[in-house]
Amino acid sequence: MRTKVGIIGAGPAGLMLSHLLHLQGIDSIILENRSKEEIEGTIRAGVLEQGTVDLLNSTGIGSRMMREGHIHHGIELQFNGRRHRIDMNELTDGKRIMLYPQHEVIKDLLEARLKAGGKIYFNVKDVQLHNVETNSPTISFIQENGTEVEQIECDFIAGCDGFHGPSRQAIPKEERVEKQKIYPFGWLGILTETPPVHPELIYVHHDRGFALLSTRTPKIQRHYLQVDPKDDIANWSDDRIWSELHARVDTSDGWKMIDGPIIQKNIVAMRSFVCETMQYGRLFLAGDSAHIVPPTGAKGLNLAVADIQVLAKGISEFYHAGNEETLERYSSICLQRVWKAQRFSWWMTTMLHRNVEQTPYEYGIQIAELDYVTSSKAAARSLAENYVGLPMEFKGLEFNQQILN
Ligand code: FAS
Ligand code: PHB
Repeated sequence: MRTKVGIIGAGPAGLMLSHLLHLQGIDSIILENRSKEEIEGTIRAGVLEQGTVDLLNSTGIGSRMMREGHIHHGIELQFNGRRHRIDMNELTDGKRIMLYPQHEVIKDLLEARLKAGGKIYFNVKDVQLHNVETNSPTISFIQENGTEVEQIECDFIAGCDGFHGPSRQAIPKEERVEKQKIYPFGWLGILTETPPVHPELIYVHHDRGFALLSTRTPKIQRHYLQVDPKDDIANWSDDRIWSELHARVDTSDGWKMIDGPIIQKNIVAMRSFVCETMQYGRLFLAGDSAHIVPPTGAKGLNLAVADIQVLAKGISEFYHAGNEETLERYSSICLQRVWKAQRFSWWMTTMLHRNVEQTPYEYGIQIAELDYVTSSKAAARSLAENYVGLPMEFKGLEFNQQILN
């Protein structure tokens, strides 16, 4: 098989890349080792930056998001049992965030790709990358229910296969520097059939550990508890989860959160990770295959989309103008934004989580940090501009597509 861009992974990065390339008339093939149903059912991100919302709308796949998503103008920071609102809309001259689940973005992207005749192979096995240092790299794989190894010849390979995928491993060890921080805590995430607890997200600092009250729909809420990442979810009965949430989030003025049926629960570990470099020959990494942020800053999905805007423009300039300048600078352009998002995500995580190794002095600093960011306009503006998404320093491709969905 032959294509221009071979894409490994049908997550937000891979699907968005295939969509933007399609709008530029550039052919691609996506290889995904899970089923369509599985990737459409993966509960992950919930917060979209203004820039991600604008890209979904300008490329014609944003109308369901605009119909079913929820625009939030601020967030709440809670500590010492009291809440403090950060008015992001006011502090960033009108920028907001959109609460729209990642798996719904995936559904919208998949629908657009398949409607446009996009080539996506689901449930493939044994994906391997070859000759990435040459101008004609290939990807080998075995089709669903197949036994025969098939080859895709392409000009570029986009490694959009997440942290555990094969793409990053295809960059020789001596050519990449991996920098990471593993946190001594994780998140227990739940989906509940309950009404919204508050019109905006509530980030809670508490002696017993962090908590986050988020939302999905008027009937389904998403909440998180800081837990030991090595703990087994079987140790967390629904009653224990609710009593721990009440202990951490109920406020001193008598506000109590609404509890009810829990329909999904899991524990995820937390790390910060950056791979320097994000390109090697004709292989380009994007999203979680190159960098991971703890979800406290709600940056993961949005960073993947930012990478893709740079890669799509670079590939478009290669085919339409024979200009390789953006592709040559791909890694340095992306890493500039990646490190700023790393800093913000690490800062939010460190400010809001209880760390067992923390000294009483460090705990004092944490409270002072929370007190400062909720009482200084300058500090609140810094949080707000990072949360809604820093301006893209890189000018991506222009789109003004008609509504597709
Ligand atoms: P993904 O991991 O999403 O996609 C990679 C794809 O590659 C997958 O479909 C996988 O099946 C496929 N793949 C893997 N190996 C393969 C192989 N060998 N062959 C073929 N295919 C292969 N981010 C936010 O911005 N906001 C949030 O609120 C937020 N909350 C989060 C909450 C949780 C609990 C978690 C875990 C993450 C959260 N994130 C959040 C981060 C998350 O959204 C990721 O950053 C995002 O999924 C990254 O997208 P991709 O890079 O496309 O990787
Ligand atoms: C979510 O809604 O899943 C969510 C929101 C904000 C975060 C992380 C996750 O920081």
